[in-house]
Amino acid sequence: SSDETDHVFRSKLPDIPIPNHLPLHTYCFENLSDFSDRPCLISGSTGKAYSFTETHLISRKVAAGLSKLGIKKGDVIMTLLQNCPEFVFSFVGASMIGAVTTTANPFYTPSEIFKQFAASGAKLIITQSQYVTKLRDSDCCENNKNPGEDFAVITIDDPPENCLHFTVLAEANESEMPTVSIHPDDPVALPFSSGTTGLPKGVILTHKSLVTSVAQQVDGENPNLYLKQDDVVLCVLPLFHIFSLNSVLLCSLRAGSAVLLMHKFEMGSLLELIKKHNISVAAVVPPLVLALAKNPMVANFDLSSIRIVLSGAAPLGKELEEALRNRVPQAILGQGYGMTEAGPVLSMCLAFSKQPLPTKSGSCGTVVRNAELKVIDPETGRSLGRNQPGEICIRGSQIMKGYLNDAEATANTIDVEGWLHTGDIGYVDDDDEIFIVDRVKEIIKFKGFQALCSMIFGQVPPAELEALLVNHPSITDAAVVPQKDDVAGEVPVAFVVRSNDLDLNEEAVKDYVAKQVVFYKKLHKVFFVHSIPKSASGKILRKDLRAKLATA
Ligand code: AYL
Repeated sequence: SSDETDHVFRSKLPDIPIPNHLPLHTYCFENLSDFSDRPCLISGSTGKAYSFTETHLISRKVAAGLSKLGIKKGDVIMTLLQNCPEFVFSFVGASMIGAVTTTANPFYTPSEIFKQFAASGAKLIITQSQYVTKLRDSDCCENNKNPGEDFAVITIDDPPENCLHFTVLAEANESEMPTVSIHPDDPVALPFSSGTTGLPKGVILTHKSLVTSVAQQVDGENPNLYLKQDDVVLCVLPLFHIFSLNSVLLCSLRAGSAVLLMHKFEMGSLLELIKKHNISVAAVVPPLVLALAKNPMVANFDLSSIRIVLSGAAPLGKELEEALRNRVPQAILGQGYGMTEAGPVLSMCLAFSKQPLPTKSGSCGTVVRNAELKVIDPETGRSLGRNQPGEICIRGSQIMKGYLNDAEATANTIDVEGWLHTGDIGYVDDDDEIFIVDRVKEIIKFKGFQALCSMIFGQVPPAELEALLVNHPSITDAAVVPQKDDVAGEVPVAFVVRSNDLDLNEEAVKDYVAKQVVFYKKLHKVFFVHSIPKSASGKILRKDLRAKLATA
C-alpha cells in the first residue's frame, strides 16, 4: 500500500484514549460533578451566570421542549443567533435527543438563510426577534413556506406574531425528555462551508468527530490546550462558526472552564470584560489581534489576567504577533489551524500544553494527537518530507463524515484511504511545526470585522457569486477570484462577459450582487471581458485571472 512510502507526521504528545463512543453531550458533561457549581456560561452584557449544573439542566429542558415540538432524532434545527446562553442550550439540547444543529450567520441575507435552511432540511429556527423579518422576506420563502406556520420559529426575546418564546423550550419538563440511542456516527452539527470548491455545503460532523476533536485538544495527562477550572475563556468569535463552537465552547464544557459570551464585538466592552471577569484564555482571529495590538485604547487597560491567546482561522504574521506580545507580555501566544471539514482542528500550538514545549513564531502548531498528517505534491499526490511545501492532508476520527447530500464533493475531499485534502499549502519543519504558506482552493477569505458587528470569517465561495452573476439576464459568463487587499486580506472581484447589453456597468453589477449577499461577499471590482479563460474540461482558469489582476 502507498501507506508504507508515506511520510506521516504525528504529534509530539503520545496518543491518548478517547471515549468517542459517547454522545457529544455525555462526553462534554462527563466530569460535571467535579465542577457542578462553578460558572459555566457568563453573559457579557447582563453579567448573568449559569453554573454547570444549571447549564446541564436547562439543556435537558430544551431537549424535552424540542421533542414536544415534534423534533425527533436525526431532525435538523437551525440557530440564527448571536452568541448567547440560549445558543448553548439549543445546541446541547438538540444533541441530547439526537437532533442536529445547523448554525447560520445572523448577518446573512434572506436568500442566504433560505438556501441553508432548505439544504439542511431544518424543521425549526431559533433566533432573535430582530431577524424574523428576514425569514418573512419573500426571498426567504421561495418555497411558499411561512415562518411560524409551516415551521416553528422560536425567539429568545419578545416573539413577533406567530413565533414562540424560548421558554417553551427552557421551561419544559426535563423528565419528559425522550430516551434516544445515539450512535457515534450520528450527525450532531451541520455547519456550512464551501470546502475547496463549489457552493456552500452542509458539513456533517458526528458525535464521534466532535468528541475526538475536543479530546485531542483538552484531554489526557498533558493536554495540548490546557484549560483549567478557574479559566475564563473569551467567546467573542461567533458560535455559529466552528472555531468558537469547538475550541471555545465544547472544550470549556469538557474542561470545566467558564465561557464569557459576548454577543457582538466592541473594543471598549471587550477590554472592560477582560478586567471584570479576569479573562485568562482568548480565542481570536488576526483582525482582532490587529485591533488589540494597534488600538490606543488598549494601553489603558489591565490585560494581565490573560495567559493564553489562541489565534486561528487565518494566517497570523510574525510582526503582528510581536505587536500583540508587547500588549500581553505575560501571555503565551500561539495558533491553531483548522478547517470546518477537518472537525475542525488539524494542529495546535504546543506551548499551550500542560508541559509546554518551545514553539516558533508564525507556526500553526503541531498536528493534534490521535491523528495523522501528510503533505503531498499537489501534482503527483506523492507525500513529501520535511520542509517541502505541499497540500496538507489529515486523517483521523475527528474529520467530517462528508458533505450533506453531495457524494461527489465528499469523494473529492476525502480520498479512499481516508485522507482529507485541505486545499492549503504548507510544510512541516524539523521540529514538527506546521507553516501554512498558500492555498490551492477557490475560497476567498475576507478578514476583518465591522465596528459594532460580529467578527467576520467571511468565507466567500466564488462559485456562489458566479451562480448569481450568470443568473443576471445580461450576463452570459462570469468568474470570481480573490484580489489582495490591505485591510481585508482578500476581497472578491469579478470578470464578467456581457450579452448585448453594453449599458450594464460596473456599479449595476455590484449592486445586483450586493442586494443578495452578506456584506463581506460584495464584489469590490468588476472587469468586463470577452470571454472567461477555461480549460478543455470547462474549468475556469483562476490562476490566469489572478495573474491578470496582478498586472492590472
Ligand atoms: P474555515 N493559519 C492560516 N490559515 C488558516 C489557519 C491558520 N492558523 N486556520 C485556518 N486557516 C485557513 O473552514 C485555511 O485556509 O475554518 C483553512 O483551510 O472557516 C481555512 O482557513 C478553513 O476555514 C481552532 C483553530 C478552528 C482554527 C480553526 C479554524 C476554523 C476555520 C479551531 O482551534
